[in-house]
Amino acid sequence: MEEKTTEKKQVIYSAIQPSGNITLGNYIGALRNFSIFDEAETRLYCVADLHSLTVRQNSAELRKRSLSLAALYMACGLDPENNIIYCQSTVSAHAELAWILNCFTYMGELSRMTQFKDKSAKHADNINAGLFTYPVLMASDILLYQTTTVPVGIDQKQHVEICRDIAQRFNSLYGDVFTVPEPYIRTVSAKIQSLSEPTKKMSKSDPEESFVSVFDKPDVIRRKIRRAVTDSETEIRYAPETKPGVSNLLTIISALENKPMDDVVASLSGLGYGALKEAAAEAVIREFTPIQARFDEIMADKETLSRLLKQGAEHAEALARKTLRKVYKKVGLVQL
Ligand code: AQP
Repeated sequence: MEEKTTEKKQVIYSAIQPSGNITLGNYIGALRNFSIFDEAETRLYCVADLHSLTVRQNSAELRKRSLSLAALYMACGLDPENNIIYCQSTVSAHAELAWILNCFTYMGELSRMTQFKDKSAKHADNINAGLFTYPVLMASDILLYQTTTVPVGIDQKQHVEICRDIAQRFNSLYGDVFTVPEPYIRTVSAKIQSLSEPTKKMSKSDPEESFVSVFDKPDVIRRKIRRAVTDSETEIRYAPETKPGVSNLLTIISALENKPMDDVVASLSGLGYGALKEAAAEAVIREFTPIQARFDEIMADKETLSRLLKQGAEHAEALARKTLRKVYKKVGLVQL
């Protein structure tokens, strides 16, 4: 699974919600893996703005963040001429297929989703139906394009599994309509934890000090990592259960420097937590500085960015319609 893939006819689909500033977790768990698939036949990278409505958003901010997430995809190395980069809401087939698949998904299986349980607890005053059916919209995103491979962080594995179940259920009733996708999860860096509560995952909608954003400048990165919660010992050792904070910083270094964990631990042997934090901060700064420079260039030309997103949406729409037409026909909807 860790190898660069050269297989043909692969269709890659991945998406990130513009629900906050993209974090180091989103970057390590998903974004930086996107370019591994440069040789796959079709690659779609979506800004999941419809998904982000499951939590209350400020409208102007959401629009701004959606555009900047698309620009960030490009800044991280995705060439918009060879990858389909678009916003989910600009391709109406996503919402259309979601309705159909809602009718092929059981309440029981949706209520087992851990993200639904976590987000319901976090947003107890707004447990809306969209939050509950989120995995169905995600399944629609993936299945519309006959996706073979979905690069995600481990937290999204359960959603890819329910997507596979829905596809198999539909196929068993109507024949081979959907490709059943596989998740692509890099085990080394599958989950980055919160800096302030290292037993929880880092999330972009959590308080500022709990995450490093891709857009943070070096002084902010250093400050946030310096304040990261560790433990009362002094030894640098990888032990996620007993030393979650230290292990999280080691994971960040290992992932960003592409070094085995043992080598990272050996390189810090005999040093204190101050040195560990400095090494983690420097690894993050080295990674994000060139991305930020490319991002600023892309954002400076909004007209080109809009044109590229429109082109992406048209391309995605054409592919999505093929699947949707087939689905409508299979379930018995009138085709004029
Ligand atoms: N902490 C993480 N470590 C590794 N991967 C992560 N991902 C998210 N957090 C981590 C991966 O990033 C991709 C985009 O996720 P998303 O925006 O669609 O939803 P999410 O998983 O709910 O991400 P957040 O940051 O936690 O967003 P909010 O706060 O809005 O809920 C996915 O591939 C995910 O696995």
